[in-house]
Amino acid sequence: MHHVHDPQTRQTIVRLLSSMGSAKEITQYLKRFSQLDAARFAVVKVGGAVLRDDLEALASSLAFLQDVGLTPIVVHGAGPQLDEELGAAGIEKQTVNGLRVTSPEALAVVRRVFHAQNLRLVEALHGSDARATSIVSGVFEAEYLDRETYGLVGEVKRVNLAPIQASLQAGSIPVIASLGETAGGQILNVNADFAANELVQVLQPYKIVFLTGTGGLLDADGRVIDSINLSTEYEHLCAQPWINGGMRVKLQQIKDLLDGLPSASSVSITRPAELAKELFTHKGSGTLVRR
Ligand code: X2W
Repeated sequence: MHHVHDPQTRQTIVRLLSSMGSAKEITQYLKRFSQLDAARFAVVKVGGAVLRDDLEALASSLAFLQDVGLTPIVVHGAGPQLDEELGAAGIEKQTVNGLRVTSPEALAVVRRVFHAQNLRLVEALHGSDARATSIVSGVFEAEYLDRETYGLVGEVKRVNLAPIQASLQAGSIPVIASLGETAGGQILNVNADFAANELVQVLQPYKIVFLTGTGGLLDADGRVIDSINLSTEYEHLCAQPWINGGMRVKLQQIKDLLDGLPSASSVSITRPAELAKELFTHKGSGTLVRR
């Protein structure tokens, strides 16, 4: 293990240990994880709302992973920031099937906001004494999803791992914005969940983590569901009257994602401050989804 000197990281460890009661457990997980291919440990998707509301906890949790030799690969969105900045620019919001219709005027704002949010996260990571590399292009090769309907929105066709591998080889956390580009060099707006899913299919990581404000999938009473075993519970869950459309879509996406991965892979949905607890304890913190 690396020597841990950053006070924020130390704080995370103290919080983690006190919440677990046993250092044995964390050691077991660390050992297991250290036997995996370090370049494919985890893909972490960070929503724009987390960047807005929980940047400090996010940076220290990701820095902690790097400190224990498990450099995560981070893909981020910027949904709420885009709503705000596009609104300020007088561009009205229009979505189709949850995707933002993106005009040329909107794309200029989208690019600026993605770059700014990417840099904000990278700087926060540096502030937590982590190494992090800003990647805002060159990863997601895309084509127009449907130009008539969505405008300058992309569908990922190929993932170029070279910039990610270069960052990992330097021991630096790749921080990737979900912007795509066509073979002809046109930048396109890509939904961050879709971008993360494409990256996951190519990298086949051991852990896939979605960091959200809610800290997991919620049951009828608004409590975080501990774990979901898709092979036995999927149909049952989808048939529940309290499951809303958004959550059904999310579950379907996770199922599709896991279907393309080795059976040991799993998806965790949690909040930044609970990330280490989710990864290094039996009990976990958010929702763990297995196949
Ligand atoms: C998204 C990209 C940002 C995103 C958008 O414009 O909002 C499309 O809809 P979150 O915060 O992860 O939702 N792109 C095409 O996905 O951000």
